[in-house]
Amino acid sequence: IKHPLQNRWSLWYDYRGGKIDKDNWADSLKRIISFDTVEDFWCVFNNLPGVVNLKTGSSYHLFKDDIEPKWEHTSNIKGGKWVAVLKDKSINDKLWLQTVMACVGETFDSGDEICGIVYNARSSGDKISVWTKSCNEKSSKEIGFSFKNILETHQTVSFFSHEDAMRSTTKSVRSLYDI
Ligand code: M7G
Repeated sequence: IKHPLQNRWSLWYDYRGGKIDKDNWADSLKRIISFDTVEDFWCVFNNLPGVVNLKTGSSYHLFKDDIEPKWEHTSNIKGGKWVAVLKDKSINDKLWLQTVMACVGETFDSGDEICGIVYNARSSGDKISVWTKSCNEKSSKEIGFSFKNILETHQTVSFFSHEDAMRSTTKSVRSLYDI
């Protein structure tokens, strides 16, 4: 018998070559695979190209199975994300795997508040984000501190609400919390 995970998870991928905006950004977003056991998790991640091999402009999204990785989804719409910009390419795969394992292994503080995690390969610097259900200060900060522990970093991580992102017409959205 296989060992069940607490939640079922889906992995999504998207690559955006050309111009993106709020209306067409989800066109290339695809759910690749779902899993809900430890064994199937390893099968997926052992066969998945590492994040260092991702093309610039592409992303992985690992979300609880019933949550689409979009601001507009009911579980995300009141929430936000913690973002860490990665500084040292040589450990990006390790940091992503640590974040993934904390997620599926449910070792994040306030893990019930987590919707999913995202890896963005970007020319401005790769990023890992943790998406939360709410912008509640207490639970959000617990997740933020956990995230910093997982990344083993002293670098600042910043929290942005999806509402601000949705409303914004520019790329620059002010963070709600920084830790
Ligand atoms: P990104 O890929 O999250 O970050 O968003 P990036 O700036 O590092 O590339 C890029 C752009 O894609 C945003 O400015 C939006 O125009 C669009 N976009 C991204 N997300 C996650 C969403 C979303 O959930 N909903 C909508 N409508 N647009 C989004």
